[in-house]
Amino acid sequence: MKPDGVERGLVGEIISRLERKQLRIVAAELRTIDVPTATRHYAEHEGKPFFEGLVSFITRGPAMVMVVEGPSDTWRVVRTLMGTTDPKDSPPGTIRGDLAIEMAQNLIHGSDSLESAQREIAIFFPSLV
Ligand code: 3AN
Repeated sequence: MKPDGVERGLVGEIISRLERKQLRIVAAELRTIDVPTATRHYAEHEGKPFFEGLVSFITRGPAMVMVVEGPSDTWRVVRTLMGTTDPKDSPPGTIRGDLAIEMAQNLIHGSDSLESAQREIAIFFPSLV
């Protein structure tokens, strides 16, 4: 959950949506992400026009960093709950569709493949790997 979600007091709301779907939290920490970690995490976007804004946004205050577990394809389940990157296109019923309006403040990040999940868990919770 990105800093905008924490600032807006939506931690409970968003965790509740994940739990209602029957996903299980296996690690969670309220943590201010530092710039080197954010740069590593968003390496695929380095050089894009929005990269600097993205890094300063994600590091501006505490994020709720979490690993969730489900029976299978959990990254896909979470992506479906999240909705699309641009909240304007995200359907009602999704986290971004219901609760966000701006692309640059879209509340939540979710790994987009099994490989991304493995890479990102290693960045944020190395002791779990
Ligand atoms: P998602 O978070 O849906 O996986 P990504 O990985 O393509 O989307 O982008 C990472 C983050 O970068 C997004 N959550 C969004 O905050 C930001 N972002 C992506 N594309 C743009 C863009 N064209 N303009 C501004 N911010 C963007």
